[in-house]
Amino acid sequence: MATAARKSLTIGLIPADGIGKEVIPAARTAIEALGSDIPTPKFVDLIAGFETFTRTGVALPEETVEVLKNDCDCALFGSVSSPSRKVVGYSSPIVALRKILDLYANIRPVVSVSPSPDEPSKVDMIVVRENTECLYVKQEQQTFGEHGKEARATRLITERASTRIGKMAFELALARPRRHLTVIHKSNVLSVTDGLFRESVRAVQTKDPRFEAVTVAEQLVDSAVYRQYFPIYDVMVAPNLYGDILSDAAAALVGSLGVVPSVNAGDTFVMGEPVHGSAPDIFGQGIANPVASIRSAALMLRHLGYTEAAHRIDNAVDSVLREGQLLTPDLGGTAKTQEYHISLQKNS
Ligand code: GGG
Repeated sequence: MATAARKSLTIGLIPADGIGKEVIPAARTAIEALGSDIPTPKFVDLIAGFETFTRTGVALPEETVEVLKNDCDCALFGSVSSPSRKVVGYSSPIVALRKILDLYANIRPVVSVSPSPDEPSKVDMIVVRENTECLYVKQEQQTFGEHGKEARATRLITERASTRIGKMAFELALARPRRHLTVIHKSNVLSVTDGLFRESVRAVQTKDPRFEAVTVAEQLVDSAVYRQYFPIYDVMVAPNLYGDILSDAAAALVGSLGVVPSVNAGDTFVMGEPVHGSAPDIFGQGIANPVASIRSAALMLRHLGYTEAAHRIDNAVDSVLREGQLLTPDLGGTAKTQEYHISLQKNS
């Protein structure tokens, strides 16, 4: 997505549930602190989530979708608290938004902060998660069989979705120094669905001569989780569920789920989103780590072509983490989310 010559940048803010409401304002402050590095940002507050559902009966109001589609250049989403039981009439708004806006790639960089800016990061990889299908098509049924209750879910893998996520992953790998891509699957068991994913991603390389420069490997998802502990991966591409699990597991390598950002990207729209959930256990205490959201804002801006602005945000966050003065409890400190606002405003 190239930088358009925009005078202003309209950003939809959907904090949704739990700590999303605490960390998205910090991302907004980080964007505001950029000054003239980006077109004047205009923020539009939008609602969605389980709390919205309990209040209004709708988890993703039509107005939120329409404003995103018609008025916004990009968006930031916080976190959602979907219940673990079936609630009649409720469906996850983030899963729906990714589909409605066709944000088919969830790009999740997992990068550690090195002790000094001259040293390379020990962990530096990107999990590219297919974002629209797999088990997240949410076609589940419960029936009664000979031995009692039976539950089934449809797992949809298509050539189209696997090809376009494959292309996105190849582009990302091509732009990195190592130019290495690992296709994650479990096609020794799921030879039809994961087999199609694997074949479709691999076929992308044969259709574009630029991608010959990328070294392609494969890894079964279970061993991939283990092997993430060794610095072998560069870009990993995975079906939806594996990508979700792999990136949460990888967060352990960089200290906390609270520092891992993502963007949900399509061909015409991008939405930043921290990888973490709504963390009801700490919601309301003001101690949520805003780093993942702040870095998600940077990723979103980078995706739109505002590379310098994205650098500025990332460098500021790197310095803060290096200094170790402003660490929230997930990173072993006592800092409050609010202290990030003050620091971002002071350093702008
Ligand atoms: N920001 C990521 C997030 O909200 N994670 C929680 C999650 O995945 N929830 C699933 C859902 O409620 O749809």
